[in-house]
Amino acid sequence: MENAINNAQSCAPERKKRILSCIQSSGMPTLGNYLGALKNWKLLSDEFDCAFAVADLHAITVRQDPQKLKKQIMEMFALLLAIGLDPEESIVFIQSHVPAHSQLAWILNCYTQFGEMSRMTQFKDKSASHADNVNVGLFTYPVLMAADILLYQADLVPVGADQKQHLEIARDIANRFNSVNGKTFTIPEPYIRKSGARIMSLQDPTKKMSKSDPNPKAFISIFDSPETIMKKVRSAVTDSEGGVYYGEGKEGVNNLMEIYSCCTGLSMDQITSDFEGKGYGDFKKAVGEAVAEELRPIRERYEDLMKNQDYLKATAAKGAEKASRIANRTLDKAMKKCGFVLL
Ligand code: ATP
Ligand code: LTN
Repeated sequence: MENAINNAQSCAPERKKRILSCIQSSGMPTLGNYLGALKNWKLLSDEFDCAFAVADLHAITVRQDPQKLKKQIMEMFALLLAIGLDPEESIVFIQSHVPAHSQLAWILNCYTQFGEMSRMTQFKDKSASHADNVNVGLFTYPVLMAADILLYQADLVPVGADQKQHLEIARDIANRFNSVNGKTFTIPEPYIRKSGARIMSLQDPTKKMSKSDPNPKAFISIFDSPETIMKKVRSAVTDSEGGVYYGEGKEGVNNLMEIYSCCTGLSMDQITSDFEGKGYGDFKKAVGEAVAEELRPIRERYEDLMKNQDYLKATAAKGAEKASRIANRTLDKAMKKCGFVLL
């Protein structure tokens, strides 16, 4: 009998690692969001057991216009499908459709220290830039993010470098809960890709490219037309030295090389040798064309999907159902460990 079990175990396929990530539904994503996060999601979805969500609950930590928010949530959901995520293969859903996220977040709030939240750099930055509305949701934002991750027992969490601190807190919270109550949550690892991890502003390459930048020339939106993309790349800040190579003091060129490399798959050395003896004009033209070509199929699929709102809603409902099955199982386990009475 024991042998049979051992055999069955050794023949059982190894469980695929589980990945979870979310993107906020605030504003149109940039080329930075795409190359730093979304493009990677598509690649990961071919290899891992994945769940991806639109983090709409996180979006209201800063004041939102309800009509605009509603539109942006569906736009972001459509975008997740447009980048090629397959809702049959992966779980693609909207965070607020799965109440377990808010429920677990409350429990985890009680396993999080005030001091550790106060140290979060995103809280410090956002409370400075939204000084008129420093709400408690903004403060406990990382706890909701921890709930997102821990509910799915995620092994790996692909995030941009700016989210690493939040992921560390999610690990700390999980470890604390597990040590008090016994093993309940998988401890997640960050999954930060080297290339494309940080795309910088086209106007100030020492700052990250951000969709909330007041200067639209600083970022490329995923839905910019090829003409707009060419124009924005043409006006990107470089330097007066003229050579296409990666180096110190060449942040503008480094950033364009990074973008070009992400879109074409060429290495930095290959790019340098391809553009040897050529000026920034030629290089920028090539970068603009590569970006426009990279984004074209996504824009086309997105436009088709947005014409079919019924399909989007039905797909979101199926995603929420699949997500809830996993999330509720973890929530029940955590509640039981805390001593709540489950019916
Ligand atoms: P904002 O800049 O408006 O505060 P954001 O552009 O950072 O927001 P998020 O929704 O917070 O958008 O980020 C979504 C994902 O995209 C995250 O994983 C984040 O790390 C990644 N990301 C955001 N900006 C960049 C960038 N410039 N380069 C690479 N990745 C990025
Ligand atoms: N805070 C993240 C978005 C986010 C997230 C998550 C990322 C919300 N929940 C869970 C990974 C896992 C951001 O601003 N990029």
